Amino acid sequence: MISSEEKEQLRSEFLNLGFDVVRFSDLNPVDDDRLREWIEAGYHADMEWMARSLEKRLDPSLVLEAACSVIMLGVNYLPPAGDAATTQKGFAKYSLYRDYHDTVLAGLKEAGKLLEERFGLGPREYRYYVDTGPVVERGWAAAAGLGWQGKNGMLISKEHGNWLLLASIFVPLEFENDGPLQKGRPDKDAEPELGLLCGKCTRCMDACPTNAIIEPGLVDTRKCISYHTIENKGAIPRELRSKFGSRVYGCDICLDVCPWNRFAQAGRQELLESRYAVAELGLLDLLKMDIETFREVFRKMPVKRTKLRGLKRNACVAAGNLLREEYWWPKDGASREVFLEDVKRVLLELAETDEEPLVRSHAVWAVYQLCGDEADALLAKAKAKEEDDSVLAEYLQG
Ligand code: B12
Ligand code: SF4
Ligand code: SF4
Repeated sequence: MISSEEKEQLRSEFLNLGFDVVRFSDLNPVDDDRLREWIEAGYHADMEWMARSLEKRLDPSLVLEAACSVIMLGVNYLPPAGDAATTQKGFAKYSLYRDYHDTVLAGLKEAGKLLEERFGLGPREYRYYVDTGPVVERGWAAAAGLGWQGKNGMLISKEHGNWLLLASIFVPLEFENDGPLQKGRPDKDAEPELGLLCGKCTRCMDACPTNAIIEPGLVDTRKCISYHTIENKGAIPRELRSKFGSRVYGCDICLDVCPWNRFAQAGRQELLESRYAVAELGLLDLLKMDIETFREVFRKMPVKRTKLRGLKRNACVAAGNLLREEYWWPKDGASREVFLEDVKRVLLELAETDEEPLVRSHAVWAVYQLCGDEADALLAKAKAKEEDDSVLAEYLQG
């Protein structure tokens, strides 16, 4: 067993590396049936990698045979008040930073070096991950007492609200458990409890526009805006599109409404890097974006994951929703009429000329939403040129 002095020394050094929370847990699996049931029910949509790595997720010894503890780390990514990132409605907050998989990884590498120096570990004797490995990060974070898993599924911290990114280091070292949270304070002998400090609140479940939180803590990915705007490579299901509002990358709705955020302070951002260009983008910028601009603006950013076609697909959905309550006002302050006319013109261009059927079909959908009875006439030229069946199907449904 590592002495408590050495453990506290390590904790404070990891905090100095830029992590905001550092806690330790042993590796007795808890409540792991829910993950298996989630996969069996198909709630993981087409994220087959989740199913393929299920056994590893359930049993850390398949990841690192000699592992006996996990060090769970949290990075606060709440932007400072007044930051451009706080007014960007289309993009999830985490996506306004340079890809955290890279920047937090830099901190993990430093943490690894410390483990090697301090405990004589070789580089292959421990494993670290930040969303990149077969690890149930929220489960272990709850077991280590970083917070509790809320009804929105998020690991919620009393100090940092919903705004922690999580990372883990599996080590063949025996650290004393910090223990999961209990109502009062951490308790080494307790088990993590879903919704521990949620009480009767159900704000996140009520606020989810697609009713994706099917029971407390459990998200049906097939309905989740975050999944569709980030991971889904195909068409956005038609029945969900009108519920997406102006969200073009990720979704923070069930995080934003959580009352526990009121205690959160902005993060130190030592393991993060803001990119204001994205925070200031407007809907027309996205609809009109060319590949060079996409590469330049989203270089090293999470958003590059969707590729230009995915981002334009999402922007078409947001454009189709402009007439509903949450439309996206043009950033240059043009009148609502002028803005809408500009959007319609760009959508018609996309429907006629974009090289991606995925973009054309979603542009067609958006024109039908915005132009009502006039849509058929406006789209006649684009339709006459169309040869792709998936896009023609969109015209048929109108
Ligand atoms: C797949 C995935 C998604 C999917 C599915 C989301 C979901 N709810 O499962 C999609 C694409 C939709 C998604 C969306 C988002 N994600 Co995501 N995602 C993941 C990923 C890769 C796996 C999550 C998973 O296993 N889900 C399956 C469910 C059943 O498992 P679970 O949520 O962990 O909950 C179960 C277990 O914890 C288990 N359990 C309970 N107690 C214990 C104890 C122990 C010891 C164990 C082992 C298990 C266990 O029971 C729980 C309930 O079933 C993780 C990274 C990782 N490797 O863990 C990031 C992760 C969960 N995502 C993250 C983020 C930030 C998001 C978004 C906010 C992004 C955005 N703004 O759009 C949204 C939030 C949506 C939401 N309400 O959950 C963060 C969450 C940080 C936090 N503080 O909670 C993570 C941890 C990535 C990271 N490293 O920071 N995500
Ligand atoms: S991320 Fe958005 S769509 Fe997904 S569960 Fe939360 S509120 Fe619902
Ligand atoms: S909004 Fe309410 S129910 Fe949902 S996670 Fe936060 S405290 Fe829990």
